[in-house]
Amino acid sequence: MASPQDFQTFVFFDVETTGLPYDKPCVAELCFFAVNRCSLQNSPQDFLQTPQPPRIVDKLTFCIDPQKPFTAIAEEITGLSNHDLEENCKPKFNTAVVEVLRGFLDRQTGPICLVAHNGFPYDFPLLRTELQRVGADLPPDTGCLDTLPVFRKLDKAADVDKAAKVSYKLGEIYRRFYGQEPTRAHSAEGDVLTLLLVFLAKAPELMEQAAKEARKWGDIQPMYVPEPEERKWPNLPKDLP
Ligand code: DCM
Ligand code: MG
Repeated sequence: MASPQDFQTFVFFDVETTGLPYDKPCVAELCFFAVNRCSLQNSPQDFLQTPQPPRIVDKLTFCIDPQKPFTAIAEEITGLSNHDLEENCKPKFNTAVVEVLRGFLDRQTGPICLVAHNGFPYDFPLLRTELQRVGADLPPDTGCLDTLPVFRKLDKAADVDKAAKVSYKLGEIYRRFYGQEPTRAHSAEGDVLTLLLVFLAKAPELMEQAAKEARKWGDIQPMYVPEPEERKWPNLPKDLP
């Protein structure tokens, strides 16, 4: 898609939601950590110590009223609930989220590559659905990298047998690299930190793979098209919440 030097900022991203794709989930938490490529190239990890993220990171986290019931498992693993989000007066996914997200991305040096683990089947399509629901979108040439198949590909290149048996869940990759438990799994911010730290463990290879494997945002298909009756804000003018 681009040459390895092209992506200047990598925006690590995770969503927590009400369920799995067949539940037609809605987003309940979003987190983005934006890191310039120079900090990814210059943050060597000591694998005997607790891994450290780069010092210079822009961060954005939202809690969102999904306006859809959590499945029991989603509620259990995320620690989020409809009751708690309502009690904390968190608004729905609205144009305010879009404006802040656009501002956050606009201030990063481009080209930008969004990075999510299992992002191609889950995080990217679902974010596109939520944006579509409010009549919004991201720039179509924004890069999107799914680290799950890239980690598998890197292992296959090194050792085919091993790659067939190994789990590529984010937490398992973290445990393999660092010999520790990741912190705050299934919170959007915890998962983004874990993703950034596993990326750092293989940053040169992953940045090279980003140039080959990243897709364009405009080619990501929404997870589902909101049904007309599910549209929460039909034909909403852009300047209303
Ligand atoms: N999820 C789910 N059931 C699972 C795993 C995940 O419903 N067994 C949903 C809820 C999570 C979302 O996927 O908020 C994102 O998963 P993760 O926390 O791994 O990023
Ligand atoms: Mg998560």
